[in-house]
Amino acid sequence: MNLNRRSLLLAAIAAGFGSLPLAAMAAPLTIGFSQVGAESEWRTANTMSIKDAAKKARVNLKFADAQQRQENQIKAIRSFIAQKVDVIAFSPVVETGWDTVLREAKAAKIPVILTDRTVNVSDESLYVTFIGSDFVEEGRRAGRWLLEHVKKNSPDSAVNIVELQGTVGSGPAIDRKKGFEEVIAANKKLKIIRSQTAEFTRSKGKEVMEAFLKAEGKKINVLYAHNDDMAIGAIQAIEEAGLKPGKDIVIVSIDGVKGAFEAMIAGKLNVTVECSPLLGPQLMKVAADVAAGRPVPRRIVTQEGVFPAEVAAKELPNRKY
Ligand code: GZL
Repeated sequence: MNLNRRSLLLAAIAAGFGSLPLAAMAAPLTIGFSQVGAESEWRTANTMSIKDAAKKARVNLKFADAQQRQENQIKAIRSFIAQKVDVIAFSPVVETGWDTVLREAKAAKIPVILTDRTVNVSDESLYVTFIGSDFVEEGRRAGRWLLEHVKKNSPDSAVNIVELQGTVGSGPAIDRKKGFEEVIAANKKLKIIRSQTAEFTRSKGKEVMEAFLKAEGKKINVLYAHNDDMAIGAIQAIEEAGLKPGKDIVIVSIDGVKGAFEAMIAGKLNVTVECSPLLGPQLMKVAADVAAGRPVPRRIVTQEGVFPAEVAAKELPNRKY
């Protein structure tokens, strides 16, 4: 039910149907959520967090999986508008190409909340708030860990880095690259010799790492992966090439999923920078505030840490995703 019908309902109650208990009249909040896809362990945990939180909050959740395709997200948002949901929320697969459909949501007076990733739009009023990580800072944290590691272990050698990028045009891929490059520029011996997208998936991570190994072989000292799933796929390629992941090739990754902790305990991954997918509870609270017309912050940043291999065994039992 969208805000117009809800305000009419409340007006009807005020005008004469006040005898019915308000609670019985107030329909549950309906949220239309368009999810990127199911490409990684992180995404699976994010979807679970949103569905569980909706159930706990008694929200009527209309959930659409876009299989990582923007046109499917646009279709889903149009369908939510047609269904007159109270709030639209989504994790935009890429940053651009949203102005038209978000203008349609604005014309229908349906507020839009961004979770996980953000958009580049000409009119900032096209969404109410963005709940998600600071991806530039995640890239910086990965870079800082590597600077420290190199200072301790190979202060005077050249360091050749290969980079597995996330989805082309997505906020995390653009910003994790930016933050990492900004920090490693402090040491001129660190050089990114190959960089290519592996779309945040394990299978593509393995495939692209195979190509890197074929082209550069033992010249590769470090792999920087924009997410753990690509790093885990690359670990398989490194082992099949007869090299030791985590030793012959140092691996720096982002997300902090359980698979990364297991790889660190096995000595195959050196560090993962946390990126929390557990955005469900925050989304439900903010959506209720927005639907009730209460003010919400323009930007809600999730708090996260960095987990090197040394702490993996102790930390694994605490991991929630
Ligand atoms: C980050 C999220 C990214 C994860 C990947 O918030 O958008 O998408 O890092 C996921 O694992 O596929």
